[in-house]
Amino acid sequence: MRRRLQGLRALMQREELPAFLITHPPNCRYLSGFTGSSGVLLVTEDSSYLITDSRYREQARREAAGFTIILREGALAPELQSLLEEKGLERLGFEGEYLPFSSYNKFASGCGVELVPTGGLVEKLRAVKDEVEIGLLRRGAALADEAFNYILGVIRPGLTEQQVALELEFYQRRKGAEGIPFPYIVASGVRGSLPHGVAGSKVLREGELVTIDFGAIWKGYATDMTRTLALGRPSQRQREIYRVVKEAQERAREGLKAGMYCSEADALARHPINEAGLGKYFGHGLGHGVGLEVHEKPVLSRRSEEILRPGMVVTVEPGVYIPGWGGIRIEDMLLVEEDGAESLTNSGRELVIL
Ligand SMILES: [Mn+2]
Repeated sequence: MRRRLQGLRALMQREELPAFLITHPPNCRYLSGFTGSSGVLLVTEDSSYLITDSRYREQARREAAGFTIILREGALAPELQSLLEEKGLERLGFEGEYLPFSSYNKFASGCGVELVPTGGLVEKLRAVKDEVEIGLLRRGAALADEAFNYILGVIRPGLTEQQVALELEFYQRRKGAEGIPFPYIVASGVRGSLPHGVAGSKVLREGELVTIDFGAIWKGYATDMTRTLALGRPSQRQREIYRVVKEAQERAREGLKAGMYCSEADALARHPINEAGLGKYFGHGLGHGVGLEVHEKPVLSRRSEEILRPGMVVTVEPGVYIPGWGGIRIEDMLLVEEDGAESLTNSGRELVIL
């Protein structure tokens, strides 16, 4: 935690911010350890405060060691004002993406300091995981593999997509996961063309492909993986398109490494899909960072200007979605290393036929 605060202070210095207000809960958790749903952090060059209320008295002291805990009784703005005045600070950075306009107005009139919007400061730190975080993500990814192996023995024609989703969730929660990071996608048959086709009441049928995109939250950290499988003997076209997606995913997994632009990583998978004439059916980016949130920095897309760094954990998830036909996606979580990347999820990638 101390190293994380040091990182933030270096960024604050660069932005000429003597004080910074953190309001986005995952960012508060990342910097302080505090997991409560109501609380903000105020960080200055030499102090760090967690401002919350009496409901979190015990929890704040236990979780946010090293932070000065302030249990406020009234509004936040006057509390901030007195802290900033005490230190003679006149500029306060805030998270432009996460401070509601109504709160901004209250601070602007109640704090008596210059408010400076910022974007992505803590997110930039969070993109590169430390050893503790990598350990948690690794454990979560292993549980996702285990759950997928379990579900292979459960899935059969006649079940609804929702039943499959529930079984996957229940398996992981029984093993200690805290929850799910997003509503699971179980998209069967023609619904497979919906990249975000959340599990519905549709019944699985023989001859369909089923795309399953799921994960869990393990000690605060999200996991995210996808496999597409076949119910019964797949058609020639199903096999052919699966082969293209698998090849694209493999190229990205094998080619990804630190120092590469995220747009280059995207191109690794996009190229073989374009070559097969299926480019127009791969509408989204290659992947995204995963951590305290399931979608975080960096973004792996054609337009991304970010660079991959050792310690980033990102998904690699090319897909092909053909309206009226269905879809195929294969997704793994990768740990970016100096000269390659290690897949944290390792379920088989051959087309499973049930
Ligand atoms: Mn994903």
